[in-house]
Amino acid sequence: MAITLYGSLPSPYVRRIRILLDGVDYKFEQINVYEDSARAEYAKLTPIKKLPLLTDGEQSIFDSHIIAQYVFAKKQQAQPSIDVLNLVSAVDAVTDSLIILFMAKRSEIETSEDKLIFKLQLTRIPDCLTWLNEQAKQGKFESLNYATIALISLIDWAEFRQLYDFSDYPDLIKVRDTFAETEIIKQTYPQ
Ligand SMILES: N[C@@H](CCC(=O)N[C@@H](CS)C(=O)NCC(=O)O)C(=O)O
Repeated sequence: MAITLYGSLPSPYVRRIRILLDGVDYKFEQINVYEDSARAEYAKLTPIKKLPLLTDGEQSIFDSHIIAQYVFAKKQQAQPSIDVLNLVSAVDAVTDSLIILFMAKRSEIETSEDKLIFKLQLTRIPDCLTWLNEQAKQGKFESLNYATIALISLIDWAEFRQLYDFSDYPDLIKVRDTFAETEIIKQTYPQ
């Protein structure tokens, strides 16, 4: 087995790749990227030190989007359209903003709106979710494509970590619920 995916079980970016790798033979290597000694080891594999990382033989691939591109090519599937990638970018924006707020909380920093860095995240999240909810209403998440996988990974992770209540975005919840019983979605649920 030449392919190894480095990641963690809760990570929303790693989960996207685990779902895309469904049907591919690969080894999953768990990394605690926030633990000093594991991080030092991991630094030997990637200067970015973020999850996921995928290696295929001698080839290392650092970022989930480049990994996704690699997996689509490997499975001889079409690359996502620009419209799908725009949806993924909006999901990323929410995911990254929630990660910043989560890291601030873990660092015991108060995340109030009067600090510019937090104001930006706290406004970006509802703005993107409102737009994504509108896209869901228009049927943009009807198939389990890359954007739908990213959206499901975001919602399940944010709920698992108790970071966000999505009840103001019922069409997004509906997308997540539609695929909740799909085998690979169940198998990769955050833990
Ligand atoms: N743009 C990156 C984001 C990945 C990311 O933020 N991963 C988080 C875990 S969900 C991480 O590794 N954080 C560790 C760190 O920031 O050092 C991707 O798409 O792969």
